Amino acid sequence: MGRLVIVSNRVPDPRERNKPAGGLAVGLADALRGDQSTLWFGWSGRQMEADADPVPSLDTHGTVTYATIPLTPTQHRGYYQRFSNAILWPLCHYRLGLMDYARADWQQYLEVNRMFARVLAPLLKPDDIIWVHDYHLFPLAQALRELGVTAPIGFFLHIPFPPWSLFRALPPATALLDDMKAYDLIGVQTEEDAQNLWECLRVEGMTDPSRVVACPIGIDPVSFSEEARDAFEGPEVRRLRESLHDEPLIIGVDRLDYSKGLEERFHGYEKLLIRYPEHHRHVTYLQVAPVSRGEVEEYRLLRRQLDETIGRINGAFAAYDWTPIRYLTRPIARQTLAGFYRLADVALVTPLRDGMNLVAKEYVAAQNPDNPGALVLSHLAGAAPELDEALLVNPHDSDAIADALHLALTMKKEERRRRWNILNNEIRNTTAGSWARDFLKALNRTRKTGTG
Ligand code: ADQ
Repeated sequence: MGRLVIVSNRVPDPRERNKPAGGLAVGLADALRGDQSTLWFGWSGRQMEADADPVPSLDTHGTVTYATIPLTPTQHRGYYQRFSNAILWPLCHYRLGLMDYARADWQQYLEVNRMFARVLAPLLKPDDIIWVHDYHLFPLAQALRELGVTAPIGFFLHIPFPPWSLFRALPPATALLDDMKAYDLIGVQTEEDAQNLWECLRVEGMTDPSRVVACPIGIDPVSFSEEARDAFEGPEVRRLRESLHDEPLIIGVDRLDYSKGLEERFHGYEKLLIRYPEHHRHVTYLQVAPVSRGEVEEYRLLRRQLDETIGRINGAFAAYDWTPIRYLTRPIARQTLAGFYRLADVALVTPLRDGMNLVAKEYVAAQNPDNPGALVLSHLAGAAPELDEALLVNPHDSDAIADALHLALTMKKEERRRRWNILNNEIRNTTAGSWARDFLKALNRTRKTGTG
């Protein structure tokens, strides 16, 4: 078996590897628990001025060697903050109005991808299989091919991919798609994303539709469920439970990102309090939303807006012995989070768009089979086609969120169990491990023929 080379924008720090707050790191960490020798290459998270290509730092833990490089402040801004997170991210989440394009950022993005290729190429060995992750690195395969790399190269996109009618609004859309043809296989989360991407690549002349596959990412449900059981007995869950006085808990867990629909979700909860006053002084909604991409203007604005909305709702509805919304903006240890999921009667997961959404799957895995909670899920999350026994809602419809919350809070145990059993089977069918195995098997089969 040859070596697996993973490339992602960010490689998590060794000391933080057991608690990453981001879907890609969580999915890959779960998928990498096998015995295959692996090189994981990417940005260290550090910035450093330099006038030549960086030398990678190598750090081996078990079967995985982490090779990381710093970025210069100029690269970090143009490639990461601007082109990846202020242009591609909104576009791929169908938020054209938030896309803030400048040609200089595109050039910096291409240049960093070429630099990644130049630094990675000498680390490669003849039998390697290369698996590149996410929108930061769309052009990487083409850059590697230009340096003579002939290894199989696969790509997985963790976020949604919009239809051609939207994607073509990106000024370098065709150049980007043209570069993507250098991948042997491209995986996306859902059938809808696969159709959208295939439509775009076909416009660019790709002829073989089997090179784009829907391959939904999962979690490690067995270990997550064990973590939840253990954490349930721990001091953090006990303190949270005691603070609730046997009253119901709704939980939301998201990176603080406009794609997660937090503002709309708070409006839905507010509607619950307006239209179903029987929940006053009983229900508590705990929203955990660690700050993410705080350097990007749109994220700073969002944070201010949410502070205001939560302050307003709490001000309007709180009683001297009851706070309707508890709001945390720092990450929580994964194990504690698992215990909180198990304690919560309802999970509220309502992104406006999401590649998959692992929180929904984690919530299902964490439940007590005898008395599981209910999942309220956006039908626009990539997880919705698999998790269609959740209470599916349109995240833009605050009344629909309120109705679903009321239904979830009043649902009989038998019905919760029926739905949970189906959801639990789903998340046990497609796991992080099976996702990685299935993708890599397909990549091994699909060597680029040079025709399609
Ligand atoms: P994300 O947008 O980061 O991922 P998600 O899939 O929900 O979204 O994953 C978040 C992960 O971070 C979860 O494992 C969650 O437990 C963890 N996390 C979130 N908040 C946390 C907190 N406060 N403390 C600790 N951990 C926290 C991207 C795409 C998704 C896609 C994933 C994986 O945007 O659509 O599902 O990649 O492909």
